[in-house]
Amino acid sequence: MKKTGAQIICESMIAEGVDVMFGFPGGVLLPFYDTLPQYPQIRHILVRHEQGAAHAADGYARATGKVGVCMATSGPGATNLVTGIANAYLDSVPMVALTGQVARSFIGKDAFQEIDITGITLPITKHSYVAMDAGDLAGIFKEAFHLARTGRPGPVLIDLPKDTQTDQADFSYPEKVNLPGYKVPTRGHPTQLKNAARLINEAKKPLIIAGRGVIISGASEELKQFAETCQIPVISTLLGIGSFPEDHMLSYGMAGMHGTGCANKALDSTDLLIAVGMRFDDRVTGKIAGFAPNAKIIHIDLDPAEIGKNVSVNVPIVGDVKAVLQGLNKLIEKKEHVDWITQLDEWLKLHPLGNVDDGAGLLPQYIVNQLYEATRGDAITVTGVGQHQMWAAQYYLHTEPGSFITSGGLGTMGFGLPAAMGAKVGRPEKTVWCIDGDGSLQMTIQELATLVQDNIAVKIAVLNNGYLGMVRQWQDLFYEKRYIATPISCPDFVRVAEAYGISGMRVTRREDVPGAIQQAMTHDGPFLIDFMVEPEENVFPMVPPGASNIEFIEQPKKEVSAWPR
Ligand SMILES: Cc1ncc(C[n+]2csc(CCOP(=O)(O)OP(=O)(O)O)c2C)c(N)n1
Ligand SMILES: [Mg+2]
Repeated sequence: MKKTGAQIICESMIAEGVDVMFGFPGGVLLPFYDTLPQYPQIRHILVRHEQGAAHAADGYARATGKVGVCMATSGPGATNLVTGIANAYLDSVPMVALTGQVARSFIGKDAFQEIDITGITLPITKHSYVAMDAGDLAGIFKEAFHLARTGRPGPVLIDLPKDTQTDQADFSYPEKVNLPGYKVPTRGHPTQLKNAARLINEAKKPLIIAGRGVIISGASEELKQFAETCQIPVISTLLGIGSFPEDHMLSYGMAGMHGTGCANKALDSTDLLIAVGMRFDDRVTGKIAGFAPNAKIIHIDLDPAEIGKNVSVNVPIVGDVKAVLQGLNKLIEKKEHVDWITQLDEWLKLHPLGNVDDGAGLLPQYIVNQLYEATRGDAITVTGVGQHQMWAAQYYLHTEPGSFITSGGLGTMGFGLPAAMGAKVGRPEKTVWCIDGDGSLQMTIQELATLVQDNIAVKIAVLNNGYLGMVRQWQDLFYEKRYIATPISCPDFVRVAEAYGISGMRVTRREDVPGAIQQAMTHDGPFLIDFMVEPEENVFPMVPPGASNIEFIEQPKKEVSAWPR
């Protein structure tokens, strides 16, 4: 039976299990939007800026493990998606981005709102398509979703000329994809597994560093079994947070630039580093020459391009993390590593994170700690980018995969609110806290309107320090406190929230923090708390840029002034 291109788009999405999409319309998408009501299975959430749609699809995908879908019109709509697509690309998030395009006969004529979006996004998509024939749409959608979610996940873009949406074509949804050149490695080479197992069984001071690949692959149980069997301490990357329960006896926190002193000392001392689903980002390695200097390295990753890219390794294992760990779990021996673990426990005591409560000012660390106390970790936390992001990583113990959603590779300010929105839509039963900065929130604050129109009950904790805090911190430490372009004013966030129809409150005193958090959580609907935190608090430990991880600086002892600034 013949269907219009727009109908085929909707049918294809339904065949792929899409029940929600985040979008913003425009002229060339009118045929699609006009058709959408025929398919009530697809919930369309109207964002206020296309960047919000991409981040929401991203947050949705990270919270659910499903493919997130966003849509934007041609030209400015499509270019507004770019940051969100790049963000998903760098963090390996499965996403299908749909863009409207001018009618086929106008392509290449600099038509109104024509932009070469597949050209612009070429380096930040896993693949992209321009659907030049309605008859191709079903096959394109089948492939696009397959590419987005399989292998190393990532964003796939489909550009949809206006008249492809109105043309008619026969529709039947393909059962299989035919991509002979696209091979996803699975189990890992048996010889490499054996080599790895031998090193693991011989190691005296083994250490696991877990990355987002563990979460993507759904390998948390296998990782736990692996770590427990051999009694191997586990540290994580920023994006690996949640892959291994942070309240587990073998968990020693995040490594790298703002990692724990213990994790970074362990990296320095280990004789065997088992890197699982991570890519040796420079924020994790510090100076490469000083990275895990005493260790042999086993690197498990699905993407062969990651092997040896930043760090040379002794045993590369290209394969799906879950399958590889299942294989390794059959080859490893039970171990104790008592001395090594005792050593790590000592480092943990010697290098605690800074105090969360100095009894005087309103410390951002205290707020994050109180959010943890209030939720006992049973929530999804989503962040912007900056100091607040690092405090959220450090002071909240994440115990479930997908419970910490943050922009790692791209470090995108403005990610927090729309991503939290997507996470809450995907996991409505969960409490979702957006821990945001005053700068980051101002980049995508328009999405407060989306929360209201679509009744999305995100709770927002603004750690309001009056600064682009993380950049100010670098000016403080490395540019003799010349605070140029980092003091930032903001509107009265509580009144802004109210203007959008969202309840909120301001907190200036530490004793009001627990009550405010309770009020936000019991409130039916979205809620914003504007925490006026110590303006010049810094994130520690910190590995100075260019230094080795072992050269971390710890929190100096300091006098803290009380609010108001
Ligand atoms: C889109 C974007 N622009 C600029 C930066 C550079 N940058 C990194 S952190 C930061 C400051 C963030 O300020 P805020 O959101 O208030 O968080 P805080 O560090 O104060 O907690 C800036 C400007 C960025 N990461 N993303
Ligand atoms: Mg700030």
